[in-house]
Amino acid sequence: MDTSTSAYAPLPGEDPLFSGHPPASLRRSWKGFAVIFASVLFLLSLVGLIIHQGPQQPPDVMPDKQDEHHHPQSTTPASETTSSWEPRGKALGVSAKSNPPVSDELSYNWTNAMFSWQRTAFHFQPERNWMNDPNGPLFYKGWYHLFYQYNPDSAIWGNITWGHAVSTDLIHWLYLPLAMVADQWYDANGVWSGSATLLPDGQIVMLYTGDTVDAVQVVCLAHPANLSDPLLIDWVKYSGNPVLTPPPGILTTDFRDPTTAWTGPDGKWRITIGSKVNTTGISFVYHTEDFKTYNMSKGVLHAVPGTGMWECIDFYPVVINGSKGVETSVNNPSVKHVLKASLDDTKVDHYALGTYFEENETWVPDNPALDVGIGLKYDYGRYYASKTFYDQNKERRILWGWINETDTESDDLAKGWASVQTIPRTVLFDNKTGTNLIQWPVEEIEELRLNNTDFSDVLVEAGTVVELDIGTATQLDILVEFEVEPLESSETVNSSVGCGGGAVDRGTFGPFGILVIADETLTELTPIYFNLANSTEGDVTTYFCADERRSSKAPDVFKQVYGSEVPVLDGEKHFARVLVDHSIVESFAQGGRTVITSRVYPTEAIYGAARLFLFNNATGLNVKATLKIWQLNSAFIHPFPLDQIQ
Ligand code: DQQ
Repeated sequence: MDTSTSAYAPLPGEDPLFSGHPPASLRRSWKGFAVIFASVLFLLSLVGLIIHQGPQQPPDVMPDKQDEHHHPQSTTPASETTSSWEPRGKALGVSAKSNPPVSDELSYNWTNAMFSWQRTAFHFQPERNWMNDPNGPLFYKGWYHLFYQYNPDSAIWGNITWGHAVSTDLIHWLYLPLAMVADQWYDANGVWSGSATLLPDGQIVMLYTGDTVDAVQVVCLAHPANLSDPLLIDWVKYSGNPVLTPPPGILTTDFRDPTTAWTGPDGKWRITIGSKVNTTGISFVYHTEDFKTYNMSKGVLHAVPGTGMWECIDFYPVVINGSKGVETSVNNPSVKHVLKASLDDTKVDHYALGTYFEENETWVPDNPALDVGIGLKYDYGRYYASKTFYDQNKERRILWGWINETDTESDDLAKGWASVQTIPRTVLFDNKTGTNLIQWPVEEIEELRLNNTDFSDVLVEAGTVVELDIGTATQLDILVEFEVEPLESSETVNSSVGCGGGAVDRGTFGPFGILVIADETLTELTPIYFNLANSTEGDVTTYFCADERRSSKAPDVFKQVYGSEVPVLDGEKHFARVLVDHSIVESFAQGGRTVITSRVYPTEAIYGAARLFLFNNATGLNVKATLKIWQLNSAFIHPFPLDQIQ
């Protein structure tokens, strides 16, 4: 173990070299109007209800300003909220997919070696081209299936189809042919996001968003052509598609992403779909018996003023006391219900815990101050459009999320691919805090662990950096635990709170943590760290953060400080798990109460030059770190050898 220390060199304010540059910035007549007409009255009352909830706020102050008011610990990247640039795809009602607009120029003097290094080793990503949201995950006849929004022609968003891959362990993947392409009038502009439902009789229902030839968002039905094929290679679209169209009063570009269905006490199926009325995000509920015809519920499942369009809603139960997941239809006093919305305006996945009342088809948050869109986030880093599924194979609920790029589209075109999916995570209710979920990488990732190196009680004195000599530091599974030892100090309150100032802050009680993907001379590094707001006696507020600002010398990639408060209970040390996979770092604090995904593009801290360090930038405490670090093998992710199937 190399315990050589060197002075930690704080950033002298904002170095322009390292600062991220925010980018410069039909409806046609439909059959089935009879059903829609019946909805008009409902919508009028809904609009009335929303107006009654209070005045609409101007879009530029929401929902981030609400974050400040209701959840001040959240660190929202300023550059994401101040951009006036209108991304391609927005006119279609689709969230920004990259930044800035396409140009012929590379943003940096990237080499092929740099681009190659950025590809991940154990995260799922297609062989080439663009990917976004995870769609319709399910387990069937021994295979996990992942579908995903995919452009087979380019590394930027467009021509969206459903890519398809299978795995027996959620880690090693085999690519299959495209499951669905844009070949019908009702999905001519793209086969957009959707969800799978396994029916008790063994059928599989896939509901997805079609963007029609007229750019109207509709719900479509598809099913596997052959249920005896465990690979579910061929899919058939229902001849009566679309099965749902935007109700009156809803913009035709604001109706998308049907959820997995669940059953109510009457045995009928329900789904929810995201939308908005003015700037109020809402979730419609529909009832169906056959997935072909639907009735809209009288009220919405939930609505939150000021949160904008809700994309990719997810709605599922979590057991209050237990370590297993439950099937989506379970509703009894032993569960709470999670409602998640992906906020189109901010590109953030927000969730809240609450109670689902079947009798009137509504969901009520446990804590209105932490309602959907103004409270908790699944992930405080680069993460969006997530979706869970119940894995009946291992009785667990698994969460997938899309890690978007933060470089430029021209860079993505040059490297030939864009986006990665997170490591699938199990999701449980945190019955210790009672206020949040916990997310944890699926246990199968541990199959990739190779040799490990352990360090015990490594002293990291205030203001120092300690190198951890582990060899190559690009594919790692790190468990780290910190014991804090306050120095003799008159101060009991940290002058530096939260994450906003980044790892260069010199507060009394932090920041301290690890530096991943760092080069020897610390010119490129990504700190993952804790910061304590006040003394270690009495109530301690702890923040868990990731600072990307020195992660790359390339100027035109977003480099944010991300993070949030993390509950640390009596008797707990500060501990984290960090998965490093080349250009992706997924960090889980306190067993997964707060999670941050970082997307980084180093230019020098790559290949054998990538190192791992401990750091302590506090002035008022030393820390002792105990670590277990595994090198991780690469996953096997290749095309399925279909020619070898008889
Ligand atoms: N992506 C899909 C939409 C969804 C959005 C289109 C979220 O269905 O709302 O690619 O990223």
